[in-house]
Amino acid sequence: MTDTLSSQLIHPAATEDATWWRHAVIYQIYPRSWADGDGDGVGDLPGVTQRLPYLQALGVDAVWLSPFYRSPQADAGYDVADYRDIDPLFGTLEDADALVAKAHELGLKVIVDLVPNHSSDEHPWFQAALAAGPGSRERNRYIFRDGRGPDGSEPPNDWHSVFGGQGWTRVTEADGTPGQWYLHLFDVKQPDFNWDNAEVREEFEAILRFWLDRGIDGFRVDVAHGLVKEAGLPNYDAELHILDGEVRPGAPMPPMWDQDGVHEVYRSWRKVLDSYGKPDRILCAEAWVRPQERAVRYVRPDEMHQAFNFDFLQAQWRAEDLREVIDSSLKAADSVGAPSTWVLSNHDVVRHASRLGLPVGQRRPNGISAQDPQPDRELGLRRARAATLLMLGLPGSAYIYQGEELGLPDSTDLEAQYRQDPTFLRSNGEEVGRDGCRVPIPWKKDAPSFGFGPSGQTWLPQPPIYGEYAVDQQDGVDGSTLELYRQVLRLRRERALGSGGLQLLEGLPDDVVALLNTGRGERTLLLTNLGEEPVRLPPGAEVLVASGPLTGEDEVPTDTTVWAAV
Ligand code: TEU
Repeated sequence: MTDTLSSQLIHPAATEDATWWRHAVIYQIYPRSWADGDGDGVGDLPGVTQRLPYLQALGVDAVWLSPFYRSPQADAGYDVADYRDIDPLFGTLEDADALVAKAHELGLKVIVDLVPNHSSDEHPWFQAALAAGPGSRERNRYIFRDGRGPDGSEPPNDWHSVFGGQGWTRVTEADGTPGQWYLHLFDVKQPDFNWDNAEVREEFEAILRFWLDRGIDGFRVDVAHGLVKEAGLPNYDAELHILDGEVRPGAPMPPMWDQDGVHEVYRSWRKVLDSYGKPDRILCAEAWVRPQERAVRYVRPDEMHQAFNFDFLQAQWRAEDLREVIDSSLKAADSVGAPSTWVLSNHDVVRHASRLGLPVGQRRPNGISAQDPQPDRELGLRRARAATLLMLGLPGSAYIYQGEELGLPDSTDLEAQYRQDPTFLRSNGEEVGRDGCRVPIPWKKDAPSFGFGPSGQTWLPQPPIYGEYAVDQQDGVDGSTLELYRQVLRLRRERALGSGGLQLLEGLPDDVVALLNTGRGERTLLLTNLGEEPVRLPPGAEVLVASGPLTGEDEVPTDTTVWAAV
């Protein structure tokens, strides 16, 4: 038995009746790429509603929808022109209501994306700001400044856009003269709001209420670490990585990220959500913040409920790294009484089935093109399945990105002409960008657009290999990735792994991650072998599920995870 191994408690069990968001599995739908109801090549809300039963059968607790608001789509909807309406590309408010009603009928919660750091430049407030001129109340809702230099032709400071290039753009004033500059930490079409302005704060509380009143269960908060900027907007000389805003060790804190003042905003939002009573409505922070001690400040008891754990997503495929990140994530979250979250893929990163097929130790790429070294598809899938099985055995809340349940790789040969991610253009192609993980999902191998919609159209071309991964190729097929996800999600629920305590088992080879989850008082061994040699399971261990075939009865081969009752 595992009793012969020494163990270290890294996380105490939660109470069994712990509220839903402490252990929920949340499925991310990227609306433009999940299901196209009307055949225009772009996914939409009626398409989502139709296929919700697929998610109920998959066994998830909630869906999170990336933005569906009225938007010129300069950053795939993360540039919002009207926070209270649906873009015609995706449908209508009635379609959104129908989606929420259907999801609730099926027992699924619905989380929507909120984009408070910036709006679209086509938002009426920004248009009014341009028209009203310097010093006006309208301009004060955004971050306008005079330029530097005798004629104001230099940007107000040295900040860059996360997508590449300058973080400031100069406007032409109403009288035709070159005028002030506005800050955009992202695309030129995404001006940053001024969160020092009470009007902005009031507006967003009203937007929260608008969606809560329509019955939604929570918000994923975009760029949650960016709203408040350091007073005076000081220069920041230290180099920031374009991809994740990562700070070099020893460099000062960037003045545009993770400012203390941002927490006051979330405290007031929490009060709004709490006023809606039970069941809890939640806030989840998208905050690329390090170290974890600072990241968990977003989930203190009176702030948000969850924050994405990007350290787990970014961990290298090494046993030591995985042990370390699991241990430190749980401890950091426990220190503030929040659940940890776990995530391996989303619409901003190379899918984990591709990422894990790249050499270990290299920096995570921002997209892969045909000119880049290609991921090993077989190895990537094998590791992706092992990584997922490890992730879904951990206590806390887990996020699944659409298509990962199919083992879907990125599209790695998109031609430049199709690329739409502003990162690609703004970095002059230096950063390939995120289109490769956003390609429409294959549902049926032998149908136009692989069953994505009723026409053959797709807003990004699907690679021919996507047919092999289609839902209908995996449905009911023993050993398929889809069936693996279904089985694992069922077991996770049955054994209450999301609320279990967790122990780290010691005494196995170094390249093995061995954990004991004690959900519902049962003991579930989670064992991932990252070494080359097979590892024998402890005597008496009863295999519940494995990410790939075992050698013999009880030997776990390389890049494989097993759950076993012990
Ligand atoms: O992403 C925030 C963000 O900082 C990203 O640029 C992230 O660092 C990068 O994509 C990681 O590879 C959010 C949204 O998730 C993203 O889709 C939007 O483009 C961005 O905000 C702007 O709204």
